[in-house]
Amino acid sequence: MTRSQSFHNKHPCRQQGFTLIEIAISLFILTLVIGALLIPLATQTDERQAREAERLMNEMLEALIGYALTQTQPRLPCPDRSSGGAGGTNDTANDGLEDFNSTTGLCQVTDGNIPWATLGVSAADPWGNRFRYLVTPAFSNRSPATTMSLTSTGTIKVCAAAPTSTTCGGTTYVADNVPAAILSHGKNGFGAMNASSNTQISTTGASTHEAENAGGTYTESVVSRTRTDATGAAFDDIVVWLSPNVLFSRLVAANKLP
Ligand SMILES: [Ca+2]
Ligand SMILES: [Ca+2]
Repeated sequence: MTRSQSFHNKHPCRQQGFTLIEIAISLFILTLVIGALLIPLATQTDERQAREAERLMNEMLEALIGYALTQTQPRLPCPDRSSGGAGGTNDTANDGLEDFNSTTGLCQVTDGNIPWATLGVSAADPWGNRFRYLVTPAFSNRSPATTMSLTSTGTIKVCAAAPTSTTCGGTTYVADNVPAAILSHGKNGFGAMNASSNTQISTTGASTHEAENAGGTYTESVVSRTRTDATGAAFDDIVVWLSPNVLFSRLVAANKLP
């Protein structure tokens, strides 16, 4: 008898492969390993997309300043309206171009899409939705309306919690007198304009804070706070805003103001 024959005789089942029990145990272990890998990967993707959104939004703040610097009478661009409008030049929804009334010099809306085509910035956030843009008329008016000066005051408030009146109230101010704010409705997208369908995503199920950012009760207030997955209070919006002092500083340095 050869050594090999001896081996096979002692272990007659070895050549027939794995038993069902062995396969079941292997699959169970594999499931645990893949599960452990996938959860952090999903979290990593969320983090990466949020950071990318922040990067794009900070670029937009810079583009807003650049836009103001290039105007004869410095001003911020108007939002691109996300609904309604007469159509045609300066009044077409969701075309990325700012919408204004050339007779009055006023913006058609003060809360709409970032005018991505006017500014040459990103048209959509990493989740395929439009960036929202709020602007104070005193900063976006063009002639013959009164244009921006060093005494212009922003009317947008950034609050750490939902405002209960037209002010943030208490100790919840993050920033006051803000000329312009940009926000992404985040991964859950509650209240966002979808960039491919140009329809607004429902706010059903949005937390109080997210609902405020999706139009809400106080149209000139936005909520900026830490992200949370808390049931009923989930918040994944990303908010940036233009400091009036940074804007004024840059315009004065370039001799555009006073
Ligand atoms: Ca437009
Ligand atoms: Ca959100």
